[in-house]
Amino acid sequence: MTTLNDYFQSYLTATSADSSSKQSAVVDVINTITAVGKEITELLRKGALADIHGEAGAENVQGEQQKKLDVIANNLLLEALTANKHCAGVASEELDDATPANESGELLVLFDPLDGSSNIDINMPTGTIFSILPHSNKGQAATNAEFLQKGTEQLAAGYLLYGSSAMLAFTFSEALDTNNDGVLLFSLNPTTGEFELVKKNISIDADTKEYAINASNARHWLPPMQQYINELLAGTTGPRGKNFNTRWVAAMVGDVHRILCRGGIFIYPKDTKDPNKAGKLRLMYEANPMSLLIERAGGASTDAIKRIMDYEPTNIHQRVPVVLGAKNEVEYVQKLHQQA
Ligand code: AFP
Repeated sequence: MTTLNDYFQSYLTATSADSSSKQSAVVDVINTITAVGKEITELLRKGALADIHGEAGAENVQGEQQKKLDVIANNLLLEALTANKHCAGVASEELDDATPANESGELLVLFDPLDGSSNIDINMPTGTIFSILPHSNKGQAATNAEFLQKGTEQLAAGYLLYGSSAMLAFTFSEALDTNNDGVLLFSLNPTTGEFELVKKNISIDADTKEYAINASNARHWLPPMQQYINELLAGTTGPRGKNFNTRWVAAMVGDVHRILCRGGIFIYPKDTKDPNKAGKLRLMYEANPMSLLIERAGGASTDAIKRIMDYEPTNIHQRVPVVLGAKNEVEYVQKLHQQA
């Protein structure tokens, strides 16, 4: 059995990283996030008894009602990360602007404190998503503008899934992954309170028969997306010549986890419901970190045409359409959009 601590120790030894290295800073930040993840797990386990259900009575920057646990999770992460000496600044789904932290820190952290918050009150999966970026102006306070780095700049990314068990999935960027372990999956042992390694080098099959999309929006999708889903629905009687199955967790973290475990494609496409919104999901703390995980596991991640991690961000709360998972399937969606 390899605990997360064991894993990090051997990783730092293998990279001959000293305590001031980038690798050791990233490890320290992931440890801070997982410590908070354990607290959130405990709150979710107590559920209604911990008075975490219901609305907090405020709206977040996206104009969405904040749930009580959204606010609690956000505050816990904010407090823990701003106290971490490596963290120069923090940006969250729940905060309009980035929060500067330690000027001497070399990292910026973005997070969605509780993805899938509509699942909290019904005891369904939720999660915390994080993305770690370099802070190049070390010695200066982190500004909003500094967070606007492409997904390809991420040093590490991952999520905590609060499901029937709590799990941690993360990956380092290729450059920092000296052990070539790719995407790693740990499970929280409730007896010891330690995360234990379940799998490394997770790999996503290039083909799939399973897709995730909220089809109630079908009439608002662009024609190529309508065509794609119609082809899947036609099954063996259509051009794809095979039957497909649908799954939808209503928490991206749950859908991405399923794809890392058994493959599939996840789509939250562009639609015409609100011309001011390019998509529903947020680039910097949802789409980019999930894209790093998916690509490092051999999958692909686009906005239907363009690679997500190549986006030049213009705003920390920017939204993007997302099509990610099985490589051949993502490329097929891309082909339909390019032909349109
Ligand atoms: P919330 O965190 O506001 O519940 O949103 C979750 C989410 O952004 C993403 O995790 C889901 O895939 C998607 O929304 C679910 O959207 P629908 O409400 O359209 O099912």
